[in-house]
Amino acid sequence: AEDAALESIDNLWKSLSLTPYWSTSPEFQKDFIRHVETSLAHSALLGVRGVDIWTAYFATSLALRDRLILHWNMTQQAHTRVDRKRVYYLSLEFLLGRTLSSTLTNLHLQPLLAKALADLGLDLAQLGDAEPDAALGNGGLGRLAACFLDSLATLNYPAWGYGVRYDYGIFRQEIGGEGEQVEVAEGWLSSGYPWEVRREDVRVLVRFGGWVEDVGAEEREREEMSKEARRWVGGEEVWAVAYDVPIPGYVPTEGNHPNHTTNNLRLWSAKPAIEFDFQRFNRGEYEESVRDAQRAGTISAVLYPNDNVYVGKELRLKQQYFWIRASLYDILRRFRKTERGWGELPRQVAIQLNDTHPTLAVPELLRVLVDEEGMAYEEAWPLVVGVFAHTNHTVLPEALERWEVGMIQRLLPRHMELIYLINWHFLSDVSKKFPDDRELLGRVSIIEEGHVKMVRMAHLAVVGSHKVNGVAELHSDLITKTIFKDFVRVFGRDRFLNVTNGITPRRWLYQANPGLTALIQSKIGTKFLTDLTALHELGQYATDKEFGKRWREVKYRNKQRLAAHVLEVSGIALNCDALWDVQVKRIHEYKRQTLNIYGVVSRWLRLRAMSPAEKRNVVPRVCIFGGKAAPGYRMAKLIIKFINAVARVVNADPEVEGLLQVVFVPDYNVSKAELIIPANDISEHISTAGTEASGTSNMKFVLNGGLIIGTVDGANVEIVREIGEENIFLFGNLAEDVEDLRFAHRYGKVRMDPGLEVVVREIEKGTFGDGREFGELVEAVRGDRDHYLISDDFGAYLHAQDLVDEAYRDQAGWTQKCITAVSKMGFFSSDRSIREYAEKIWEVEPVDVNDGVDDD
Ligand code: IMP
Ligand code: B1N
Repeated sequence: AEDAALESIDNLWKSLSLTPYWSTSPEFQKDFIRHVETSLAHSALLGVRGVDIWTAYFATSLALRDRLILHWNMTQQAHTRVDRKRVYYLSLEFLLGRTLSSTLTNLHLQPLLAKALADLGLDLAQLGDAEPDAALGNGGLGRLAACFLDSLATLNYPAWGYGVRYDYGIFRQEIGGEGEQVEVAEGWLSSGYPWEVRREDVRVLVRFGGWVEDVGAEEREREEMSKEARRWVGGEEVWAVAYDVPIPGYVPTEGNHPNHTTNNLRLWSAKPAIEFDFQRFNRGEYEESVRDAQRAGTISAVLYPNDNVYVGKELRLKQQYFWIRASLYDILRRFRKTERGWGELPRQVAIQLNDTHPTLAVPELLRVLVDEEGMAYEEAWPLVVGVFAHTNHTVLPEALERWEVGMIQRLLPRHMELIYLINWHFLSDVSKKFPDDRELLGRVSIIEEGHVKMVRMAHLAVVGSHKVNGVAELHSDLITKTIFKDFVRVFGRDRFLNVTNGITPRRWLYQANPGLTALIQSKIGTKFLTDLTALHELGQYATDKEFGKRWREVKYRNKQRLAAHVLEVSGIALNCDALWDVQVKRIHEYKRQTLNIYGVVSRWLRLRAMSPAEKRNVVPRVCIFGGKAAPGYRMAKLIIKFINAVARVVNADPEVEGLLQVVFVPDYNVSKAELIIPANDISEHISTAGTEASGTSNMKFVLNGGLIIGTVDGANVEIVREIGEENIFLFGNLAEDVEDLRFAHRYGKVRMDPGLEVVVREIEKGTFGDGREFGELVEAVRGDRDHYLISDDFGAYLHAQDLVDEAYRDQAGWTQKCITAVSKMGFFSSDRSIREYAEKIWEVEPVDVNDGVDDD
């Protein structure tokens, strides 16, 4: 009788629960109005006049979130039910951008909502623009993590992302009166974030500091602890509280469809373990009583704004451990629920370490297994290595993480002991294998000896992982020959592999470029959104005149869209009939924005020297720059100032009017990228060969119908292989020559390129403002200071730019190149990357979330 009663209550519950989708406009409108009226407390009686854009955006998002959560609940239940291996992507950065538009894209709800809102007097596009970017990352590495989440869900992998819920993501960039970067804090959470769910019930205590104690013999026996077990106590504790962001996969059909994967991104926020000290509060020491509480919160307060440089700050180490402790605790809790033995851990759990930032996970898992689960080192270590895999994203020496031993000792005393233990076992194995090579031990050691001892995190990551991958073929090859060369000898070639980066076509084509998407769809349908290789069918239209005309019309409208934005923020009216040349990415010396801007100066000087007749023959250019500089990176900030200085002079020069424009678009971020990339004719990916691990915007630019001027670096190498040499403008020295060139510089054996000489003189003359200030920039291209080989590549760069102009003159020919290139970009979908990770590294399989659900 009791069972029957329970069953009828269950049925009541079920009948009251929401249905996952709206199929008609009024269904959505009701939800929307309900949120306006209740969640946001705006009376519906006031009608649309009572609703500002932001409220409308928020209510729409909440209505969508309700539905996402239903799918998410069902997905989690399905994953628990089938109980298969899960994959966890640990990344300190997730550059999500906006979520309203991507949710509508992935659920195919755009048409329904646009209409439903229009009927209520609201413009969906306008609502979408009210959303601030979730910019919890710096650049490529963070955006890659976001594209991977999209692909993991779309391909139905049981996957989780784990990150930090920074109160402040990357700063907002403004350009000051002197053309300089001004950093402004961006409180993306300050008005509330409708896409997250705070999980009061999911919290983990995280310890810092304290000391390590021996476990007494008696207790060791009683608790069945191994001889290595020790106990970490004391110090201070903070809570990690989970905030979950649902990640829906792309659903390829419109209207009502079966349940589909909605995965979870879990972000941790730091909260005080003791709200405040009542003793002090009672004594009237109010400020002191809340100080500790506030200090806890600083751990997750702000993202470090450095891209590709390491800064050894203690707070950053605290962030890393905070996030690692909470994530591993959560992952292991989920594993424990299955009641499997620890021996099965690597068969059920795959953890990807995105760069070295999460490497503390290696000693942390070992600590849990040895100190808490009573395992012996020999038993625990193979499980650790079986669980972890590591991705390397850079070979730049200044980006490699090395923490001071003393700092780790102070903050994480037990982990430091375990790192030494890991190193001891590792080095014993190495010396057994290579007994005669004493120097090898020093080179591969996890500890770097010296007057300040350091922990080499990349070494720890490689030793603690069963697979290590680079992010493009050239880069993966390079790491086995440089930073990991000795490890290839030690562990064998099989530990190392390549997985070339990719991008999600849902955001970077469908969402960013509706015009081009519609045009492609009109010929080949929509299959390319889930199988990007289907774009090859477009190849047959490369020479189709009518198609080419429509292709150019789409490009023109995309330029107009961006021109409107530039006019608004910079007051410059761009020439939409010109060739648009774009370099947007983090400002870094190795990315060589200087090569580009010196090229612009050279072009300007040549234009000024031309006769009117010669000028009539010139292909007009618009040069677009954008990107943030790390606040502490002086050279990068100077580059921004210089680009703006050149822009001011060139744009005001009547001699080149209509022929050359230069603009720096402030505050480059993901949503700006969605606006800028579709407008490109050509984009610049011109890093010194061997320095850019992959690049991912190069893929985005080509997919959006532009060509590349680039060096033989990163994924450019694979792009040319796919799309053909005739459809790309490659130039410059090769990675294998860089070392020799630098050597030659050092011994004064190179003269500055004569073309560059002219540019340098112009800068020193003060044409663009303070010649002394910018003199520091040109110093960096002189002799052995020219570490990035600007001078060596300058001539080849200008020549390649001439070829670009030449090719653009033939509009039909240019369009043909672009269409052909797009048709061959299938390889660069992040779906392909994720499948490779799943098959070669994680050994996980997709889960059909409808499996085992009866259709009653
Ligand atoms: P790449 O370095 O040119 O390959 O660009 C990497 C990707 O990171 C871009 O395509 C954008 O999606 C994203 N991104 C967002 N903001 C920034 C930024 O400030 N600098 C660089 N990349 C950014
Ligand atoms: O990762 C991207 C690649 O496409 C880029 O070529 C690469 O430069 C980028 C420390 C980094 N490498 N290393 C970083 C970021 C933040 C930080 O604190 C290093 N970012 C990259 C995706 O593979």
